[in-house]
Amino acid sequence: MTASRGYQTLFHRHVKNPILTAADWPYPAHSVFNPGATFLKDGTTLLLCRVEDRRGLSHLCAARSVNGVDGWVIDPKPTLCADPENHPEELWGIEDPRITFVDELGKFVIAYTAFGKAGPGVALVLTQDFRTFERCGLVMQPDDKDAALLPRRIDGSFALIHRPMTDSGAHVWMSLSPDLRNWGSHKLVLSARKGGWWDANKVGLSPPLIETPEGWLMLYHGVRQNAAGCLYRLGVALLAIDQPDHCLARGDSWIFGPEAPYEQDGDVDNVTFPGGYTVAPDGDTLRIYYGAADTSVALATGSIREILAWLREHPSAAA
Ligand code: BMA
Repeated sequence: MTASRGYQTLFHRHVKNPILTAADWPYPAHSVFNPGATFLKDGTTLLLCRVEDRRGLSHLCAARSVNGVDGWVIDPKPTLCADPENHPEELWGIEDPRITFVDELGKFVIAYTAFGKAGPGVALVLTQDFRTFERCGLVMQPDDKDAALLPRRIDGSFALIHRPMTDSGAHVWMSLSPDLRNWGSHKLVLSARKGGWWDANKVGLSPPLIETPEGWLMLYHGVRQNAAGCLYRLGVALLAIDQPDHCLARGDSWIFGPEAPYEQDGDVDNVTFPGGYTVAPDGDTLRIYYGAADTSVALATGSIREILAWLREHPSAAA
């Protein structure tokens, strides 16, 4: 166990952070952040990055690396662009992809934020190779974001974790679908806490759920507003394997937050926003890829076993 300021450190920043910035891009880009991540069949790490241009609008671009740290080969052109003619809900761009490989389909399903006149909503797109794409269109109307599909059906249905904004706040929900297009059976999974809590103002799924022997590990971002703005930090909860809307445990404090200069200072200061992870062949070593200050892409490494152990030792007090 390593400690920082007396707290257990569950995620260790890579010394090469930030691992990708706009300066690495083969075409003009303002900022590169909030990537989805996955291993490809040959073990290559693929990051699908959100790239913001100098109009302020975002598209997605793939970067591939053999070791998941450096030597990134970045697509020479945007990989997936907004298609406002056919999808007006994407008028102002597409953002924050989360990637799930679904065995049943033999395809990756990418959940992303479609940003249009009505606000941000959740859209899905399918791909086998990150070169050609099959859009499902908008599946959750605005205002909704921070979505990822589960890798397999739950009780016969596809399951999507997402974060609608309602009058009662910004909480994490799960919805079910027989076909990825029609969604229902909406259930509340995890609420934003109130008052002084680090996750008092908003919560949202960060990377897709991580399957473990104890349940689905959910890394979620919690937002705390203060006089200076918002702080985006990462917390952890455990959801029941057969009933993921049932939260078995929730950590009390955040486990990762903006501390490095590239996380504290950027377009939006004080943001750590993971959208993707990979798990090493040992089944334990977890790499999270995250947006730092809405400006660059960074990497931190943790251990699933250690996170689960920490969760057992730090159950949440009353919210
Ligand atoms: C959230 C998301 C992210 C962004 C974060 C901080 O609402 O939309 O895209 O990184 O705000 O600005």
